[in-house]
Amino acid sequence: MSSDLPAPASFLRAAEDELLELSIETSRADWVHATYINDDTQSLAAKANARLIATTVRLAKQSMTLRTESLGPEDQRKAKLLRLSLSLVAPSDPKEGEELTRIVAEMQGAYAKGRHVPRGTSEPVDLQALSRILSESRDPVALEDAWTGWHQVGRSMRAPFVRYVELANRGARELGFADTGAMWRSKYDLEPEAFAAEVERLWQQVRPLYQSLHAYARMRLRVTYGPDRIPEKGPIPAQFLGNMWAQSWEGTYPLLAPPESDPGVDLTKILVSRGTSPTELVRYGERFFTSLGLDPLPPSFWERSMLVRPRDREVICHASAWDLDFVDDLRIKMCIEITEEDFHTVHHELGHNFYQRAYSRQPFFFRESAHDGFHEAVGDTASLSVTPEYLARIGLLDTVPDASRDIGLLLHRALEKVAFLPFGLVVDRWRWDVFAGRIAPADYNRTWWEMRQQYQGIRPPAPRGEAEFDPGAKYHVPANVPYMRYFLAHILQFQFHRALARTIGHTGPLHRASIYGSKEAGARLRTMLEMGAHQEWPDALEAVTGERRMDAQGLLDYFAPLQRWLDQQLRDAPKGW
Ligand code: X8Z
Ligand code: ZN
Repeated sequence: MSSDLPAPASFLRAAEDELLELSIETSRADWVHATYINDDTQSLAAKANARLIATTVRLAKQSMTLRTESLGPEDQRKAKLLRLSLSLVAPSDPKEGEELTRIVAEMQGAYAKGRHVPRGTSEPVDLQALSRILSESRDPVALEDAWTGWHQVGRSMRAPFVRYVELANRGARELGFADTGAMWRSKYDLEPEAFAAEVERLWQQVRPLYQSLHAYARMRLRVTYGPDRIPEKGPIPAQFLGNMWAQSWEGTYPLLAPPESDPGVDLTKILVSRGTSPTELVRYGERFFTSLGLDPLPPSFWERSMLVRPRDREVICHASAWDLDFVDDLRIKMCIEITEEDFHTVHHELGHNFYQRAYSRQPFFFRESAHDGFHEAVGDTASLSVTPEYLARIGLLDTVPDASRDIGLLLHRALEKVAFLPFGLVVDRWRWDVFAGRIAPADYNRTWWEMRQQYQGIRPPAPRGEAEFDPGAKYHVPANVPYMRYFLAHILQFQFHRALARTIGHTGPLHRASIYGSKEAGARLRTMLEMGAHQEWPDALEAVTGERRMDAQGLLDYFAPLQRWLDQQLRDAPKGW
């Protein structure tokens, strides 16, 4: 090693300073782009990202030449995280670097601008309005029209996506990864293939529950839509599942609700009837976290967040949480509608913000979650505590329904959480194969639907050709956001919930446990949040659960009464597809 290189420890300190400053600048460019899309903000964001990526790659390459044996364990971990910090690596050729970040900014812009004129109307409407049709309409023609109309948004992304795959892989290889998918799988303190095996293990744990839910949904949807539209044994047409991507099915709840059970709590109705504002919706979420002993959000959060869709400009409506200065310039960006779904999304986003602030005292390289599934799980864990008792305690419900008729409540939650699992898996199983070259561009759409059928048991409304690019109709694909994190989060949140329920001494059914107001549960959670990425994720998991392995048993325990009930309903009805 040449003697003019700085000592490893001071190299890392200088790298942290340089990257912190550049990251703040890039966040600001990204924020302005996401909340005010035009050619200028797109170009500024692309340039800032290209610069941050180029600097990170340069530093990561240098770090790979460090004599790591001279580093303490903390610095060794920093060097490791530096090489793993990017989810998009550009090739070192500056022209190609800018081309890649421009493609991603453009694909994101195309997604945000997607519109469709619903059949029988004359105005183009956005994804939110089309999603409302998917969840509320029971008219098969309207459903198919909204579904097909939105999915056209992917078409223009096909060519740029092919180029993006090529350039992103070139970049990942420069950092020593086999391809971008292998780089994404390397972020879990495991070898990439060992991580893939962990995912498979978790999927096998929950697959039987999914299959029961799928069979029950199919059986009941047949009653509403008829045997010509819903097959007895085959995959379910995607437009009937209440959501644009069939990723969560709570829109179908009114059709699937157990006839004799309590109608459940209609939170949307309650919130709307009280004239709840978007700001008040967020306040509910904030109060949940402060009840655990966490500090309230800073005043700048309320001044700088974007809570509603502006009338006069294009924005990225897909919800996200931000920490612009990596200390306490916390914000969320959402186009809030007063619905139960957004009530939960607010908790999801604030979970990110409270995590970000908790780890802000760590060195810069550790200002991250234990792994990305943890980041996605924190807010959802809070949401699992939104029980009837909790709603009564905060004055949103007058009387708490009796727990003996809770199957409806559990079914509703399963339509949200269990239905999600195979979707959470399929997005990146598909992208992993694309990045690895196992799926060629000519087969993008065919393989996408083969996998969606294989895992989710769904099919498109009508055959889709290769002129379409249906993966592009899901935000995280054009935006280059890895997706396996959500699959993991859907497992982890129940593992956290079960452990925290034990912490507060809850003995009843898990779906009736709420940690609201518990400083003891809060302290446990806080220990994990404050660790950030300082230690490997099993340490963080242990801090909350006492366990060092991800385990779907928490989810299975939570839904055990529902699993029994579903199988009673199904009797001899076919499962699988
Ligand atoms: O993208 C999100 C969050 C932002 S991190 C709103 N989620 C996934 C999705 O919408 O597809 C949360 C659940 C899954
Ligand atoms: Zn999230």
